[in-house]
Amino acid sequence: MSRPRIDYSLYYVTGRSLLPPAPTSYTGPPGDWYLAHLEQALAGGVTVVQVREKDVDGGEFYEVARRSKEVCDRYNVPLFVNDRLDIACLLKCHLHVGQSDLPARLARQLLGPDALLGVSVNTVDEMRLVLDEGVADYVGIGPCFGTQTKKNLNPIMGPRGVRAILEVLGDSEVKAVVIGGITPSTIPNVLAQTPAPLASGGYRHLDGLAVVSSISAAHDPFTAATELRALFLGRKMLPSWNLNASTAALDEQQLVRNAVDMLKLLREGAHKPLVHHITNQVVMNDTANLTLAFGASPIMSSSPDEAPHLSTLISCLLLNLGTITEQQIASQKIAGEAANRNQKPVVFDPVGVGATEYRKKSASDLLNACHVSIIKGNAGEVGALAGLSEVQARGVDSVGAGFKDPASVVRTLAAREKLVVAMSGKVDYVSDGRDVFAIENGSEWQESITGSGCMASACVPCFPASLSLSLCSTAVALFAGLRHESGSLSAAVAGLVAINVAAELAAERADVQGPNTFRAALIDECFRITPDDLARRAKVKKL
Ligand code: 3NM
Ligand code: MG
Repeated sequence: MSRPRIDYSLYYVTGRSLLPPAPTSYTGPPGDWYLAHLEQALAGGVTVVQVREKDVDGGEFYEVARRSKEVCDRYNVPLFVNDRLDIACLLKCHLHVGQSDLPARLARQLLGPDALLGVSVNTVDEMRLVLDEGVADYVGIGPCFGTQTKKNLNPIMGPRGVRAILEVLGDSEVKAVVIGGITPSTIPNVLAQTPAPLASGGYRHLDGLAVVSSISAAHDPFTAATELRALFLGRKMLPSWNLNASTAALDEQQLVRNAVDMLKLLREGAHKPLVHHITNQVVMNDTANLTLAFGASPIMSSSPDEAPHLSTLISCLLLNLGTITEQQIASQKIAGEAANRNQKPVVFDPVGVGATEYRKKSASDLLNACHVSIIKGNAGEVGALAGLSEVQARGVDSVGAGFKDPASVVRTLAAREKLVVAMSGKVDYVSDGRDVFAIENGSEWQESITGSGCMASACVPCFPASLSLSLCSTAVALFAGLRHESGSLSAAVAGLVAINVAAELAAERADVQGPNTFRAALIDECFRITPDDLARRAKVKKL
């Protein structure tokens, strides 16, 4: 095979209809503005070009492709044409086919041996077929997000749908780019969520990003291309890019010390995190009080209009799926996206996600819209997200004895989602996808009140990962809201240890005589608990 190896990192699919008007500084022939715009994009860092012309005849398509190729040749950038095998053959360039175009295996028969062939895929079955046929050099996976650019768009798959396709692609030589709604604001989430765990260990990553409007509609295509490419290349700073690298592993003593140190800072008032809750109506009052009791500040706001501004002010965002409504989910998506943009960690409590299809879809939509740093749920909720039926949910409660192997459940889900999973129960399990810690604190009284799981989730952002920001490199800090590293693990363990030790202290009080006095005592103990209490009582074990 003499086909070239090319750099797929920034794949520009042209869209002449989206071009902005030529600026006054442009003095060339009006018809050539497209080429001048393309040239700036190439100078900015585009590594592959595909000429896509949906509403033109063969003659015009040929002319546009021929002239585009002259420009690309000067930059030594490979050119693909969309769909038109004849034009690809005439120009001796590469070909991209969609699912409704000529079948790839037929196109391959006429394409020269040096030509590359790309195929669009929207489903895992299409991906399997491409692998079986063995004629494609790369796949374009999409649409990842909604886009105005393409008519007859296939179902939107979200970064997690892209991941499912990458999982099928596995460690095949076939390259993969993602398309559909790829913009500077969606890229961090795409890069954080798409890596797919491989059976052999390790992750399958994207080889590039494909865009139409992010470049073609740009007034300054040079800067647009530079920024897009830098974001893709910057992925290597995302810890999720290389989850197998042995970054600072934390042992149980260190995690307890971190919890104690964080509580000290809260108690001294040296650190007063502002936590934005978009939560359910059952627990709102308790979780707001509990946040205050720990020395953090809650802001309870469900307005989508307020969320973007809030995200610049907060330390952490807490999203809770309980008593969910359409409006609530819409607000959570907007707030989550804004938190990602502003590099603020997001904690997600998927309350009752196993109970109904509606909640499952809402959780999936939310996880596609933004990258979450920590998921905190009970066994039923974690099981539903992991796609397991071993533990059932009844309404928002999980029932039965729990998982036979809870450690592998949380580890697998954390590795797949590339975040920290904290599963609460009699024993809590926390994993970053590599290590698993068990927390054996707590009181039976917690089961007697509503919202004790939500209260545990609310403790986590009182110990936000941002606290450890000063300890990690700027490169990692850059992706604070997205990063997958010890900060999230520390926060999750600290929050769960704190609420569970507070519950033990509350349960020991003589004035606790029933659920309601326990609930009051629990909030009081969150207020009274000292770093020393944590240090003495924490029962954290690495499994
Ligand atoms: N193909 P933008 S989505 C050309 O899903 C194309 O196969 C898609 O445009 C697919 O970058 C798409 O402006 C349009 O969102 C992408
Ligand atoms: Mg096509």
